[in-house]
Amino acid sequence: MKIGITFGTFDVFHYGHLRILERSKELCDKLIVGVSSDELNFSKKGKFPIYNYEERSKIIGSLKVVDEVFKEENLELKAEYIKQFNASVLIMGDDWEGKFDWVKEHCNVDVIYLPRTPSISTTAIIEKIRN
Ligand code: C2G
Repeated sequence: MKIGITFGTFDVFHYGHLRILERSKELCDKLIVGVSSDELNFSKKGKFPIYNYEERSKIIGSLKVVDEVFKEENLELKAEYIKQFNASVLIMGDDWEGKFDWVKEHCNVDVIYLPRTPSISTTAIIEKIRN
């Protein structure tokens, strides 16, 4: 069985999030999703997410294309998570292009960057509502 792993904050869940998870599942039999902790999001983006970890991980875990969810505490732990879940492919959006190539040899996995869905983001949604 081919196990795939992907990561993200998935704050204010939207169509771009759904599409990356659907496309990731097409590349594996079992899809594991590392959802960023609130603290990790703060360290990545300088702000806490609108939906907290419990809410975000429950939404992601309820999707039929997602088989398992866990908390991503640190960006540097990719290799440990890959080994822990026995994943053979790491899938990321292309905003992370090249950033995780180092795990290819480190863990003997494929690393695939999928194009982001255009014209949608959590930040754009928040701006639209605000205006
Ligand atoms: N995404 C997408 N299309 C969009 C918006 C997001 O394909 N229009 C993808 C991103 O490329 C990412 C996933 O959805 O693969 C989750 O996006 P974010 O929540 O913004 O993830 P991020 O905070 O960048 O966390 O270890 C890596 C990080 O945890 C990724």
